[in-house]
Amino acid sequence: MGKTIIISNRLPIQLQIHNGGITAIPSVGGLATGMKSVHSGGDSLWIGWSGLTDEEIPENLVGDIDDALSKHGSSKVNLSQQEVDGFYYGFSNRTVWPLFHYFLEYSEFEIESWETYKKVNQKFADAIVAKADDDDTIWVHDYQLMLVPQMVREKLPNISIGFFLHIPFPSFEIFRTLPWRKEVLEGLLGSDLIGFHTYDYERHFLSSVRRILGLDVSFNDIYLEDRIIKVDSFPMGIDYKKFSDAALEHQQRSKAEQSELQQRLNNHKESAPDAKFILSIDRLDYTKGIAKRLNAFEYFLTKYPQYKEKVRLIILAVPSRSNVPQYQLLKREVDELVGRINGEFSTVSWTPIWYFYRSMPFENLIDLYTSSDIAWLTPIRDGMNLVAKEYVATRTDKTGVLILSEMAGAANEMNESLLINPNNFEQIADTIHQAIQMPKEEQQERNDVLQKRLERYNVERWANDFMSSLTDQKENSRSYVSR
Ligand code: GDG
Repeated sequence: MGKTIIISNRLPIQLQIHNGGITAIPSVGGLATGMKSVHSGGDSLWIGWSGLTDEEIPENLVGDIDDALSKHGSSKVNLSQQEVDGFYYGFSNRTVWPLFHYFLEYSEFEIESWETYKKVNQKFADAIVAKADDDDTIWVHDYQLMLVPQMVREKLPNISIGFFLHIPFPSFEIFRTLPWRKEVLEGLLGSDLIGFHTYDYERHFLSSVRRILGLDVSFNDIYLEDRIIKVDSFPMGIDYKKFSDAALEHQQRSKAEQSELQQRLNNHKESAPDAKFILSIDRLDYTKGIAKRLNAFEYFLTKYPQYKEKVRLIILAVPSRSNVPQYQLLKREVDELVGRINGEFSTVSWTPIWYFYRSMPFENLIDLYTSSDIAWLTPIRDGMNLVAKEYVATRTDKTGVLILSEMAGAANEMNESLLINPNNFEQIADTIHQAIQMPKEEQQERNDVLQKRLERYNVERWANDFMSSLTDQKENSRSYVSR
């Protein structure tokens, strides 16, 4: 059994240059946590971009950076600013991201950024080939690296390769509009196992393989020359214990130990005990439906005026890809909507929306989750949506209502939440009303089922299921060849 090589666009490490030295801080994001059981020191390696372009790395620190990364079992792929622009901000985020989320009108089909995408994918593949042996297992992550599996397969035909897509895979009618649809599918088919969050994405992918490449597909196996490629769904979970423990610890804090945000939230609750907090947390991304949510909130206040001065919407919008024009436009739209709605409805003692445009420390995230009576997460399209799962995990007394979009992958596993269509304002307004009125016992019954499921299918289980399925698949494929 060889080593495991994980590969993603960004390494799970933050590099910081200061005082002429370098520090490498491991990130604590969901993917990094989930991979802990797979990426366990000596027998594994994580390859990715460090987040610093070639131009940003001082020459005298190159060796130090490599040493710092290797202490964390990581190795970097070097990218110039021009490569990051074409590959990441270009093809990944102006072509694939909008297209795969059904924002066809936002997708740009530019040959230059496609060329850079290919070139950078080749760099990642070369970095793997330089470190890999035939008996290693490679796990490639996400839409920035869809050509890597085939590029590695060309050099190492017998190696075991898995690919997981963190965003939706669109229907054939959408996917077929991509000028490089064939190349992207062929790139992915270098894998032995291709994983998606949901059965629907899996089905869409298989239909594109059948119709664009005309390959033989039987159930969820694709037959390609002398290989069988398996396609399956692996809904990603969260680090359940981390969130539930943080919430428990949070409850036990004395007033003096609480954050300023928590104290403010508590003061508001004390001064208006029947007031409700509704929470909305997302990256500021057009797929997350933040502008639509604000319009729906305005509609709700108009339809149910009895909740004026009683309900407060807390929006945390985390800055993201702010040099892509659509994201700049969206920022302006959200700023204006918040201003307009607050201007229209505020009273001397009440502001309907609290709006934070920033990333908050983990501790404040827990403050928000645990203080909110309702989480309102209504993306227009979302691969999974981990925030929905994290909110439920922090509800230690099992109260709290989750209102979730049907268009989020998470909706498949969270039937006990209140599922809505993000375009149906009438339904949304009625559902917020229902959530506010929901008896405590009903909230607890729903959350009890959800929590048990989330605890069982946590992120570690997700990573282990994927890896063992990849091992099995490689065995099946080998016995198919030797038949
Ligand atoms: C992609 C897919 C899929 C958010 N704000 C803060 C903060 N967060 C953390 C949350 C959560 C994560 O960021 C966001 O995860 P999501 O799943 O909601 O969304 P994407 O970033 O779009 O992720 C998505 C995911 O990949 C996994 O496959 O679910 O569909 O789009 O973990 O907690 N964390 C901190 N401060 C914040 O202000 N510390």
